[in-house]
Amino acid sequence: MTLISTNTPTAELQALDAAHHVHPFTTGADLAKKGARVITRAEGSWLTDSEGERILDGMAGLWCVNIGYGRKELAAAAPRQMEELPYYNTFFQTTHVPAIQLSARIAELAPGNLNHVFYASSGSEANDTNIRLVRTYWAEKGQPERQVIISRWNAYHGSSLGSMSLGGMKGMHGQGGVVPGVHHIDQPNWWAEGGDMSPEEFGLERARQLEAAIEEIGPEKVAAFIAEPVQGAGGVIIPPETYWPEIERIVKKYGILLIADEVICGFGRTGNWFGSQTMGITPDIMTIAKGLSSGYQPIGGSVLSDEVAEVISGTEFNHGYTYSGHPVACAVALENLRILDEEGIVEKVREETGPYLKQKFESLTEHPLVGEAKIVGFMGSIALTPDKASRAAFASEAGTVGYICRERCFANNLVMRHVGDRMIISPPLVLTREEIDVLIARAWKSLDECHARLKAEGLMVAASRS
Ligand code: PXG
Repeated sequence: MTLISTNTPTAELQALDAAHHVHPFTTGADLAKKGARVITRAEGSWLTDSEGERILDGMAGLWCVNIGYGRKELAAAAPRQMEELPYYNTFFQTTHVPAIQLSARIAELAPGNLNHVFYASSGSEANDTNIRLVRTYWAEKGQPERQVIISRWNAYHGSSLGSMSLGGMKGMHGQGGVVPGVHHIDQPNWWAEGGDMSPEEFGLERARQLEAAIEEIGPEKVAAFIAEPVQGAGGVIIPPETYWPEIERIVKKYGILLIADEVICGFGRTGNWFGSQTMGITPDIMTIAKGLSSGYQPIGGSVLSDEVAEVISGTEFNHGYTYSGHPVACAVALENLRILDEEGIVEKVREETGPYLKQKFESLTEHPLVGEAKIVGFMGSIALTPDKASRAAFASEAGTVGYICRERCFANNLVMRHVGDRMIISPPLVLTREEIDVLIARAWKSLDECHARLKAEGLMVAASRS
C-alpha cells in the first residue's frame, strides 16, 4: 500500500487521486489538466489546502457546514457514542436513545404539526423515501391512483435515481433515465425567464403552472408537489413574493401534499430554522439533511405532519436503510442543534450578520458585470450579464463566463460556486462581519479579473433574445 499523509507532496497526492478516485460532477479531463485541490484542515469558515493556502469557504462545504469547521464538541460526541453504542438499527420495533432524543428535538424545532421523523443518511435517500411515502399514503387513503409528483425544472433533489428524477436537471436525466410519474413545471427564475413581466406577475404565472399541470394530469392522479423553498443548486433562485402564497392556495384547493425540500434551507440558512418559515408555507413533509449535522456526519430524513404519520403508521411501511437513525450520526446532530440553539446562531443570521451580508452583497450590483444580486439569510446569488438593462445572457455557451469567474475566485482563495453564469454563496452561519468584508473584497477582485479577461477575449457579448 502507498502510504500517504497530509505532508505528502501535493503533486503525489493529486496523481494518486486521479489514478484511483472517481469524483462526483468532475470530468477526467479537468482532473488531468489540473489535479484536484487537496483540502487538509479547516477551522471556522476557513479551509487549508496541501500547499498551506487559507481559503475562505463561501459555500460551507456543499451548503452544509452551518456551524463552521472544527467544533470540538461535535468531534467529541462521535467517539462518546461509539463507545456506548456504535451501531444498532431502528427496524423491527427497536430503537435507541440518540434516535429518540433527536426525533423529539426535531419535532420541537419544526413548525406546525411536523412532529415525526423517518431517517436516512442523505438528502437523496430522504427524497427517495418521500416518493414511496406519498404514494403509500394515498394508497392507504384508498386513492392508489394518486402517483404523480409534480416538481420543477432546475430543481435539485438529489442524485439517486428517484431523487434525481424528482429534480429538474436535464443533464442528469440524460444519464441513466428517470423513474415514471414525475411531472415538471417551470421555475420562478424571474431574472432569466421573466421576460417583460414584473416579478409579481411572473411569480403568479409560474405558480399557476402548477394548477394547469394538475388539471392536465387529472387531480385524482396527483400525489404531491415538491419544491425547495429557495432553489439552491439551481442557482439560489429566490422566488417573487407572489409565488409561494399562490402555490399554497393551489395545493390546498386540490388537497395534494406539499413537500418542502429543506436540505439546504433548513437549520438556519435563511435566517429561520426552516426555509418554509421564511417563505411562510406549511408543508406536509420536509426533507432534511446537510445542516442537521452541519455535515459532520451523514444524516438526513423526512419530517412528517401528524396526519401523514398517522396514515403511514396504519400499515407496515416496507422501507428503511441500514443506517436509518444511526446512533453516532444522531448524537452528532443533537450536539449540532444544541450549539446552533444555545449560541443563537440562527437569530444572528436573521438579525445581525445576515442583514450586514445582505447590504454588502447587494452592493455587488455596482460592478459592471453584475445584474441582480439576491440574498436571503446566508444564501445568495448574483447574475453575471453583458448588459444589465436588458438582463441579457452571454452569447457564449451558458456557464463559460461563470466558470471563468469561479476560477478567479478560487485563485483568490475564495470558494464561490457558479451555476451557469450565476455565482452563488452559502457560507457557514458563523461567518463574522470581518469575514464578510473579506468575502466581498475577494468577490469584487475576482469579478474585476473576470471582467478584464472577458473584455480581452471579446466575450462581453449579449446573446440575441429569442
Ligand atoms: N435536496 C436538496 C435541495 C439538495 O440541495 C439534496 C436534496 C440531496 O442531498 P444529498 O445529501 O444526497 O447530496 C441536495 C443536495 C451543488 C450541490 O453543487 C448541491 C447538493 C449536493 C451536491 C452538490 O450545489 N445538494
